[in-house]
Order: sequence, then C-alpha cells, then structure tokens
Amino acid sequence: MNPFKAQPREAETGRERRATRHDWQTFEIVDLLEAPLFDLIDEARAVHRRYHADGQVQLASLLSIKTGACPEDCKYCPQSAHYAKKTGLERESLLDVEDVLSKARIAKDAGATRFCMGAAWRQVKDGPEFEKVLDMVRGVRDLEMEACVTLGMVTKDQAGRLAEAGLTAYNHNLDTSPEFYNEIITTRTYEDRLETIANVRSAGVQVCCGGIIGMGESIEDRARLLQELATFDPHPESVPINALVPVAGTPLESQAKVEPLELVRMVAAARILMPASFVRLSAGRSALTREAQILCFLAGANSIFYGDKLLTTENNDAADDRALIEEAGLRIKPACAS
Ligand code: SAM
Ligand code: DTB
Ligand code: SF4
Repeated sequence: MNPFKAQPREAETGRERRATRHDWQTFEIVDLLEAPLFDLIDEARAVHRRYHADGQVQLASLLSIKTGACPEDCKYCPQSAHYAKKTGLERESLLDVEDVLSKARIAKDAGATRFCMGAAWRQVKDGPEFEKVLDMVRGVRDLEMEACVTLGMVTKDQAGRLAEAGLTAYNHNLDTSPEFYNEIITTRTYEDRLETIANVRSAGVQVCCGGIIGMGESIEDRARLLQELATFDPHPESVPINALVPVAGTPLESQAKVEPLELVRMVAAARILMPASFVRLSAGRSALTREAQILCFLAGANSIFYGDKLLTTENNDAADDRALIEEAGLRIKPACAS
C-alpha cells in the first residue's frame, strides 16, 4: 500500500469506529503533552495520515452577527458586558439577514466552505431574533456552504429548530478543564455547557467543541479538557484549539503569550485522541509565524478560521493563508457535493 496515496477514510467503517477510544485517562494525555516533541509529532502525523490522507485544510469564515454586551463574565472575552468600560468595545445589535448573507457570499467567493456566525448571547431566546438567525442559517445553506452558529446555551427544542433550518454544526466550547473552569467563568457552569452540547447532539446537528490555552491553566488542565472532549461519543466533529488573544481591558490582558510549541503539542494531542475530527487552529493564529503554523498542520491541524477578522479581533490575511497552504503542499477542502 502506498502510504502517500489517499486511502478511504477508515473512520467511516464500522471497525475503525469501534477502535476510536472514548476512555482516555488523564495520565495518558499528560504523557502525550509532555512527550519528546518529535515523538509526539510522529504519532500525531501517523494518525493524521491514516484518517486525512487527502491533505485537505478546511476554510471556515467567521462573522460576529451580534457583538458585545454579553451578560456572561468569561475572563478572556472582549464581548463581556462586565469589562465593557475597560475594553471600550462598541456593542451592536443583531445584524440584518441580508448583510450576513452578503458576507457569506464574499467568504464563499474567497474559497471558504463553512460560514460560522457568532452571537454574544448567554442563551438563545425564542422570538424574532432567533427567527432571524434561522433565516441566516437557511440563507447560508442555500449558498451551498456549511453553516455553523455559536449562540450560547440552547434547549433541545431550539437545537431541533436549528436542525430543521439545515444547520451543519453548533459551536459551544468547554474552554478548559472542569477543575480550572471556575477561575475563568462564574456565570454559567460546566454542566450547563455539557447540557447544551447534549441538546445539539440529540438534534442531529454536528458538534464543534474545543477550548483555549494560555489562560494560566496547568498541563493537567489541558489534558483534562482534551479528556472531556474525547469522552464524547461520538467525538465532536470539529475541535477548535484557541490560543488566548489577550485583549486589553479583559481580566486576562496580561497573560503571557502562548509559546507556539505548546499550541503544536495541544494540536497533536487533539489529533491523536480524536482522529477523525477536524482540528481547527483557531484564535491566536495571527501571532504565529508561518513556520509555527506549518508545524501545527504537520501535527494534525486541518482547519482554520479564514478571513481578516475573527469575531472582534484581527485574523490572518486571506491571501497569505492560501499561499501558506499551497507552500505546505496542502489543499483547500472543496465544497461537499451535498
Ligand atoms: N457567546 C457564545 C459562547 O460563549 O458560547 C459564542 C461566542 S464565544 C466568543 C465563542 C468562543 O470563542 C469561546 O467559547 C472561546 O473559546 C473563544 N474566545 C473568545 N474570546 C477569546 C479570546 N480572547 N481568545 C481566545 N479564544 C476566545
Ligand atoms: C472558537 O472556538 N473560536 C472562535 C469561534 N469558536 C467562535 C472565536 C474566537 C474569538 C477570538 C476573540 C475575538 O475575535 O473576539
Ligand atoms: Fe459572552 Fe460567549 Fe464572550 Fe462568554 S465567550 S462573554 S458567553 S460572548
């Protein structure tokens, strides 16, 4: 067998599905995160080639459809109302459906296949704003793009309505370990998050769930985050790995910059634990050199946020990203036939 030739994704066969583990122990993951770097990368690379031999990178564009004034107190987040006086972030009400769809069209023309829409809400409220979001989802799907939203907590019923509108995936992160979580967020619990994720899953919508490094957590906390993610059965279809963007005015503004190789390690461990998932190199990418990004791809990242802006902070230049993917010998994931 030629290992360089694309093989069918083993994850799609029943046999391999059973072999995917959901019972990783914390010490095993700590061992991975602390392994000699090249051993870790070798292992992640072997998994990656087995499951993603096509060398494709998914381009997901992101738009903040409702910015700021969020009642939650997530210490990393510039959109929390708790820090608004210090961050000076201007709040915006929910964008119009047509505005959002014109941004989605631009993203599609630039090569993105997924369009992700984020709202700074604690939770979804039934009513005209939710109806507008459902129209946005339908509109993005009509453009033949994947649609993802992140709207805070959702009920089963709301997740069902999103599914009916054609939503591809719902993003709701665990952010960190259950043990470190209360240091970062006090206004909603880890259990609340798990419940939302379960509601999304039960509606038949794909789960996009990951976390952040660089908030002062220990290696053990990182391992516990990954362990929680890998315990989901099935694994989240996409796993965003964010490096903290320390925004001035937030309580985490003075956190030390994430060491790029720490991000490489986190990506590699996520790849080993969740072989079939998209591992998305997410916030914090603009602080990486081209070489550090390539190391992340080598370690198993196969998705990025694409477009000059994340939600409120800057992202990498789109043309630079396309050039980087080409130089690394990778390929942009084309739109799905469906
Ligand atoms: N309000 C919704 C929620 O919390 O689920 C959706 C938007 S929220 C901004 C989505 C995710 O972005 C957070 O869970 C967090 O992981 C990530 N994020 C937010 N601010 C960040 C920052 N400054 N650096 C890195 N990641 C960040
Ligand atoms: C995720 O894990 N990262 C994205 C997306 N999901 C919604 C958000 C990153 C936000 C970074 C800070 C900002 O731009 O406001
Ligand atoms: Fe609100 Fe989401 Fe930011 Fe937390 S991460 S403050 S819930 S927008």
